[in-house]
Amino acid sequence: RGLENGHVETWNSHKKMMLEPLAVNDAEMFSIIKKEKHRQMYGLELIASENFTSRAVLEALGSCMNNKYSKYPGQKYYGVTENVDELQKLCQRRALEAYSLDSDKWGVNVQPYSGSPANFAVFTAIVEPHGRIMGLDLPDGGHLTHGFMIEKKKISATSIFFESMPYKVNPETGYIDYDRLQENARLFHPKLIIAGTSCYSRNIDYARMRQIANENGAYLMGDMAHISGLVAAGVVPSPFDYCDIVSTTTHKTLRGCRGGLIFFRKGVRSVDAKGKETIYNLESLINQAVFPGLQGGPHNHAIAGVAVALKQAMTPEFKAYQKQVLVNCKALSTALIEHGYKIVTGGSDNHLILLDLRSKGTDGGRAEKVLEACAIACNKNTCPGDKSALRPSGLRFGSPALTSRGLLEDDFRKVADFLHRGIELTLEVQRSLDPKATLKEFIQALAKEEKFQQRVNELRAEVEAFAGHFAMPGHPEL
Ligand code: DSN
Repeated sequence: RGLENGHVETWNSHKKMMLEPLAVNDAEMFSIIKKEKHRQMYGLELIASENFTSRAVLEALGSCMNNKYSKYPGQKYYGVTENVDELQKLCQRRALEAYSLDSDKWGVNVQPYSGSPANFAVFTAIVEPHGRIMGLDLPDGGHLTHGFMIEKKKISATSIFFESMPYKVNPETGYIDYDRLQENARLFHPKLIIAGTSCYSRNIDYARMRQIANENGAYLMGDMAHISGLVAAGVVPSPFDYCDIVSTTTHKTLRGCRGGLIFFRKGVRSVDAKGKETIYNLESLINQAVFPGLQGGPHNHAIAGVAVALKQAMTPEFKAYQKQVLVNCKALSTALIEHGYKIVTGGSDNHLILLDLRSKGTDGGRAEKVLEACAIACNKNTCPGDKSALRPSGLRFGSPALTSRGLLEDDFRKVADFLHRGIELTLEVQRSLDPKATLKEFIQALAKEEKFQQRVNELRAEVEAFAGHFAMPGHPEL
């Protein structure tokens, strides 16, 4: 049967619609994307968890792999999965190779939609409901999914469905307090300890955490989301040397598209005094937890993008990039210290620093707003010892994104000058207000007072001119 009279025209225009480029098909969306492209191009991106992925990754992400459902390779519920199966297996192989893992000892699930689902899948796989988990507290630099809760409320699903007890950093030094973690673990007997951070500028002592996990018969999971690119390049210590499980996102320092990976050990877990071996059963538990436990069909287009990023992560160019990420972060940190700022822990071993604004008499929220107005993106963050998470004292800065654009040490020193000017302006706005003025009143003063707007406009123009010089990875238009 053909089309009914009158529908032919609609049908033809439907065919046309399906082939139109975005700019023609959805001008409204195209214009939002163009605005964001412009913001990324002419701004300074210092959010430590962000990066600019490559054109090849974006092409794989925007490919026909978006259209295909599948399960795990070899599971033939949906027909004709040979290409997506090949894609998933390639991604798995590359993930193991990128971290130099022996496939007899490690496996990997490449299907998690991102880091949070990856972590939750691990918890549901190996910890029973209300089982015990210890992770670094969010205000101390941990991640939400590591069990965050506050006095009156369980915030993260991890703290709702499991019992979570945080460990902390030493408020004086900013370093993880391993002694206290050990003491508390002896009382709490966790089933799982998480070695991972969202805002911590120092290397983790995985050996110490392994020892604490062993004392309690606990699994040790490394959440290397922030540092997975640095680990792949071998420029920071690897969680794989000590952990049973390692989870990660794929879009931070690893510089792929958004996605998640879970690596798990295979083979012998332990041998008792009588020589009896215990074998890991993580593979089936974790695979089952990801699908069908928590997710439906994998995002095969994202897995394709991740596979491309993993290939790039094995190149000498990627290693050079990650070395530069570290050098640039140190240059930024040193320049800010020279400007009179305090950096939590006094510096950084990795891609990020946490600026403590308490000695300057301001806080992260106010400074973040001024910097944002000046085209500098970063985020407010609690500092160790902060009394309230509602008024975080710090700013977190990361070097990965701007290093992807080709900035070197001198450029990061210039970035430090811009930051300093933005923070000086923050202090001036604050001085013009009652000391008890709220953040809302601060933002209003910044926007209303002509003298402040003029300073914002000047700084913004300089920042945009500076940022516009650097190349932008990715698709030339989108
Ligand atoms: N980990 C968060 C961040 O560091 O921004 C994202 O989940």
